[in-house]
Amino acid sequence: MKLAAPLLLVLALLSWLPLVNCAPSPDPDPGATGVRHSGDVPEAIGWRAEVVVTGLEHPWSIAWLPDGSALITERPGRLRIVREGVLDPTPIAGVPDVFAQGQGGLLDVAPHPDFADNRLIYLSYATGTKDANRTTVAKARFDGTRLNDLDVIFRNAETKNDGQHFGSRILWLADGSLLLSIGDGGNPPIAFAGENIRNQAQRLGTHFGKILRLTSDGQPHPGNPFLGRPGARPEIHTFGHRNIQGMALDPASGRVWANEHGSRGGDELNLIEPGRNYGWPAVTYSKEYWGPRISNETSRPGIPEPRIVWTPSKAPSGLAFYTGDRYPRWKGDLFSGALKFGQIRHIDLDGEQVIGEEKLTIGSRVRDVRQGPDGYLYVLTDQDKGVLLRILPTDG
Ligand SMILES: [Ca+2]
Repeated sequence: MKLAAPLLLVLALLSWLPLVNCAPSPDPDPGATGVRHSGDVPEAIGWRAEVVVTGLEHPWSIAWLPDGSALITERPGRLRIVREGVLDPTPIAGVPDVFAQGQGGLLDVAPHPDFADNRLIYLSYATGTKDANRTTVAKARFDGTRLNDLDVIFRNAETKNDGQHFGSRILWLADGSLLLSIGDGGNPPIAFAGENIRNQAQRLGTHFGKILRLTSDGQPHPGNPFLGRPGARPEIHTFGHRNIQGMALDPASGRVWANEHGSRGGDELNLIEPGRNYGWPAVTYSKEYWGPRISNETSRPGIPEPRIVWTPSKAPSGLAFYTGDRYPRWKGDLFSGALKFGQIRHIDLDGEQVIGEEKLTIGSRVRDVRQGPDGYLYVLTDQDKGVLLRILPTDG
């Protein structure tokens, strides 16, 4: 055939197009130096996933109690418990009512660090209505069957409409205080105070688009950076965030890591330092869902550079800092869930430097990834019939 050679050439060129489209950082970025842009990455080897529990409805978070049992939130508003690998068919009683629409519902669960003594469980969740809802945190005593003495310790001072961007990750720090992520309130045209609500991430007068640092009673931590500043919310730890869905502590160094969603591209991994502005939406690599850049600025002096920028967005969810011995090569590294591409990203760290990244393909939306008390990584998938997986090392 005369046309065979040109046709093959065209096919060969076409076969390169997906690779070109997947190339990281499609736009020139004169402002940033040394920012790690991540597209697709190689597959990790030496692991397999094992199903532990099935039949969870949109599970959002998992946390273990000192006796080895695991609490799992389901976004529609149920708290479940897994004992010795078996899911109790009866949900835990006494869970507060939640606003379960869109991204809202029952979200994080975080036992108090002294749970063995005080039996306190902390929950984050969305409350309110479609027209007026907010991120809320409550603590309650868990007697093994139900929650008692439920006490709301924090609610976003402002309400927003629609079901987007609640943030809601809780992270306990070594001093017994906790960090809480709050989303920016949502995408345009969702508005607040006469402008896009997402601009609130740059406004210290609201909780939107922040990490807060609270005492175990929900009060501003006495060391907070904006305490006493007129017009600033005293709970603020950092600002300029879009929607942080994962936070993790490196217990040896005290470093706090967070991953947050961009809009279209520009998802970020950040090293969190108190008082800092992380830029959103004034400084970002992200684009509007319909195409144009959100800001012309991708970096600015004084704004920490993301440690990773994920374009295309992987929609980062739960985040774990691995301290166990089950997979020696992964010790001291981060694991970031992804709602897109059905993956977990293994982020190879050397101290605070990201030195590599690979993927663990799970095949379903990953909502949370955590280290269990047995040193294995556990994974929740975000589905109608979600599952709890355990990651096992394999030979070779
Ligand atoms: Ca940023």
